[in-house]
Amino acid sequence: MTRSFIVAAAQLGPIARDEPRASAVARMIAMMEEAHGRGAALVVFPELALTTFFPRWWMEDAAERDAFYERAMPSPETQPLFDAARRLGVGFHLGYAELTQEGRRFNTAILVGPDGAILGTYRKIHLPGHADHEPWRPFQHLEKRYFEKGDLGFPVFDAFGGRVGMCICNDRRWPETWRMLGLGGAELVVLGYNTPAHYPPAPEHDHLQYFHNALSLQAGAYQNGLWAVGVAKAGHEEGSDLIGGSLIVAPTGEIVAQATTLGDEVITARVDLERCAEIRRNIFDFARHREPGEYGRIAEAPGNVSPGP
Ligand code: CDT
Repeated sequence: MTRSFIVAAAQLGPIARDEPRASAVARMIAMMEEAHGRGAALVVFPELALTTFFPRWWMEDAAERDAFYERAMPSPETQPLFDAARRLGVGFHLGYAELTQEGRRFNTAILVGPDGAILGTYRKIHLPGHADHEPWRPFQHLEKRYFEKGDLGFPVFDAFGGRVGMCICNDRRWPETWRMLGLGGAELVVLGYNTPAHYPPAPEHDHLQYFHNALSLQAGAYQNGLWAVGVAKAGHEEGSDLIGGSLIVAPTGEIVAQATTLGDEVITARVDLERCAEIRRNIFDFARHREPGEYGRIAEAPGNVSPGP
């Protein structure tokens, strides 16, 4: 397979709490068709793309909460996405809430090939927010309650003529995520996000939400010499504003495509995986220039050492 292909970021506008899976799936298939019309080989959808962003609500009723999870992938409701992929010969990345047969809950993403087969699975490792009800907040962010930490590490998959890694939303803010994927040889990292425009614990940073999104993707791409595609679920969703700003970033850290709306929107760019070498054989030639013997603290301590006086 050629190592140069067109990738699409398929940003979703808001999904209402009572919007059925079939509606979200139909919106995604429409964008998959648009992306295919523009020659895309891979379409990237957001985090938790099948429902509204339900961690914003404290739910005591198990049935109410469990309605947001997928017990199978594909399922009768999501099979049309896989059928569309096969019909069009287009792969896709999809985020969803996973409820395993053992009753475990993960914030999960999959990579699906152009034949409709699942090529890889990732389960979100950096779960933001809180586990208890915090009524002072205008909305909750209960990922720490509704999901457990992913148990698959940061795998990379041979796909689309290269090596593809995945992460999910808050993972993108952590340099460790990108470095783990970069060290795994990822040439393209795909991810979805649901990022509220308002961050209740530090509202003084609200105006920086788009900047921090782009900063994280551009730094992750450049510092590891890989392509990055970040895709939002955006817009005014059940009283909460989610940022848009879906991005495709080159290994140089340059933004090559960017969404301009807060609704369903497809952006595309040509991705040449050979361009990773521009960075990896030069400034970030890991084999020549990394000094892992000096980085032990990264893997030792989850929290701060003393911030100093
Ligand atoms: N979905 C997700 O991970 N969102 C977080 C919101 C900020 S932390 C409450 C993010 O990092 O964008």
